[in-house]
Amino acid sequence: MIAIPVFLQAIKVSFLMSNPKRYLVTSALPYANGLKHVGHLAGAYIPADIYVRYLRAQKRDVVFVCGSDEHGTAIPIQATKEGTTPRAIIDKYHEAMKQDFEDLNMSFDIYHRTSESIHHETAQEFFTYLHDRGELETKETEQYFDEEAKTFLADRYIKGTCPNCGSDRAFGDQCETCGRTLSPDELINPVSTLSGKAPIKKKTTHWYLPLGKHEQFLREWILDQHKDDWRTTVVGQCKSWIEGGLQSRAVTRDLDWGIKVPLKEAEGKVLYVWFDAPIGYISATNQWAIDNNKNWEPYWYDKDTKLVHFIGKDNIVFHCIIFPIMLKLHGNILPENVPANEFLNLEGDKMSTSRNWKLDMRDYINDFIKKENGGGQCVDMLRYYLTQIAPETKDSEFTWKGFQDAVNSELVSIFGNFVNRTFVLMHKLCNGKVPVFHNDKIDELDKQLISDIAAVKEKVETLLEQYKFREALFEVIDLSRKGNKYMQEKQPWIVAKTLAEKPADQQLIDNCLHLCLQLTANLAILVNPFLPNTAKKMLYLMKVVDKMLNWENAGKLKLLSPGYSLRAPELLFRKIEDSEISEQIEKLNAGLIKPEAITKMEEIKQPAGKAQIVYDDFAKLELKAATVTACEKVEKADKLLKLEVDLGTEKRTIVSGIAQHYKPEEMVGKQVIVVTNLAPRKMKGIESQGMILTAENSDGKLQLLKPENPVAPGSNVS
Ligand code: B3M
Ligand code: ZN
Repeated sequence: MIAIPVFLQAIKVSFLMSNPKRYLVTSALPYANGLKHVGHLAGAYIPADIYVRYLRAQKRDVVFVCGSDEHGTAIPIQATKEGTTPRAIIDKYHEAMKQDFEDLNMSFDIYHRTSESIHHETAQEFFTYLHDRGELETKETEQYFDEEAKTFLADRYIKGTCPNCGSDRAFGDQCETCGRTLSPDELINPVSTLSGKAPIKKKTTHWYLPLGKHEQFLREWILDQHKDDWRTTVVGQCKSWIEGGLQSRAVTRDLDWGIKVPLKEAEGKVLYVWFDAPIGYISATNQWAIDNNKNWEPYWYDKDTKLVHFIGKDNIVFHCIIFPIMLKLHGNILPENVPANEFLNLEGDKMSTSRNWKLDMRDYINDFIKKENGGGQCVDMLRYYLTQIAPETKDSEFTWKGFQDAVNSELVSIFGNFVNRTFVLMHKLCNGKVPVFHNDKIDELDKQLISDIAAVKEKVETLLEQYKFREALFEVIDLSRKGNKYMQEKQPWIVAKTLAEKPADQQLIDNCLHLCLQLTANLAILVNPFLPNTAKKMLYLMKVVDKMLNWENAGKLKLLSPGYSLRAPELLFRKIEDSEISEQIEKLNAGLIKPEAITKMEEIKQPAGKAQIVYDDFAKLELKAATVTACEKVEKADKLLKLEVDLGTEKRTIVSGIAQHYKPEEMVGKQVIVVTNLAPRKMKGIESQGMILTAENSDGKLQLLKPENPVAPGSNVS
């Protein structure tokens, strides 16, 4: 791929929506049915918070809304699990999540809840508006009904046998064993989870939003207008929804928990949770305006508002297809971007609430933040790592070792170290005051650092405007790396040793520390959106006020005045000890619930990657090490190589799609890993008697998997 020069990227961004009058930024409303984990935090909350802090530092008009999603079947299901009422569940988890977000310094302007009456009214008004204009269809269908509980059954309330894998623990919406999405009608021998009895079919009427009617609009708006500025993963998902044929979606449900459908003929029905939840962004804005004596309407009606939704990838269809159709019909503005993140895995496996393979925000808060005075350092350490591994373009992985490395070898050793050295040396060599810069003594290294400082502001801006948070953060850390290098080359402590003979050299020391201090001030401004507590601590050390963090100050070199005395050095970050890491890993493993032990009522989750398998599935594979004895290209197939491999007791022919990555002559003598019990398959007329394992780089390059040191051909791989 050819890199677009940064200045051209800037032109592209400014062309899209350069200077909106105001911003409305939203983070997905988490279900109030349980604590949320760091995967959620990395997906929909930290990036939004960074973006908002950046906009605020630019003095933009921005409102950042979030709140608890308190409807849908997830709530009564959790209530049944905990033996309490839905109301008690939402109260409990709303408070808990709100507290977690506060402890993690999320800077929402409002953290609202969808159980508030202002939200019920807003959602009902929305429904009525669409209904009265004939934008909804009604349809009568037959749905499962529990005669004993006298209620229609939501998909999750029906269990049965999976038509795909035969598991008898499948739900009406999904089989957790094989991962297949299901509809209740596909289940074999369905039973109600409420009564344990077989449900009957009963007629019911619902209101539908006909998505198909809006296909042209979606094509133009997403596939033409936003194909370049939205993430490819987001456009890709939208495209497959649009091309897969847009079905009408029911926006009402037979359920007794939720917002009543505001129609006489809809007795006992509520709005579908995914109809009301996104409207929660609007009612939250409204409540914020009431609380702050502001007008909410421009934020949802004025075209000069830039609306940005931060979400995880499982929410894309709702935020890019369904809600925008609703907004368009209702006369509101549309989102300018929906920077959805992929998933964050944990220590080699997908995060899962049902298997308890997760790191809850609350656990990190208790184990790190609460144990530290003030807690700000540990908040920033997590924000740093989660931004550094943010799953912006593909799934990524949280590992405790990775966390430790990020903190110890980047935050502590690069950023923290630079600031600390600057303060230590300034006290030692410049009397604890900002030294003067002697222009006549400027040298090439100074000039280079000055231009590096000036360049970073624009780089970070461009990246943030494109929602590339990990790269933006990298630029900030990289600037501190340059500061370390500069100091290492200047070595003011060496210069200081010969001051007695060459007193004029004090000017060289002054220049070095003057620039390092101005760089420190710049780093505070640049790091502030990402690590707000660190920025605050730096302000404290420099004895300057918050105003210095105004984004327009970035790139400037006169942020600290000569002669001004600064505080004694204090470390910005502490190291993470090995023992802390091993404790966390032990805790994680000890808490893991084996899939066999999971019985009922699991959470609704789209699996990340392929469906989970049990060990027995894996054990069906026979894997062996082999040595390649001969290799040639397959005629008329530019991707295929034909290999002869030695498996110790036998030789086999294998056809492999690696011709664009390895030359035939390179292959001879190499060890490879072969799947030996795969059914033989003919390719270009040659029977392939196995498969060779490779790993794919991010750029699509394949590499052979092989033992670290050669082993005897035929050795088992497990
Ligand atoms: N509560 C789903 C989720 O937490 C849903 C998001 C609503 S955003 C309007 O993944
Ligand atoms: Zn299944």
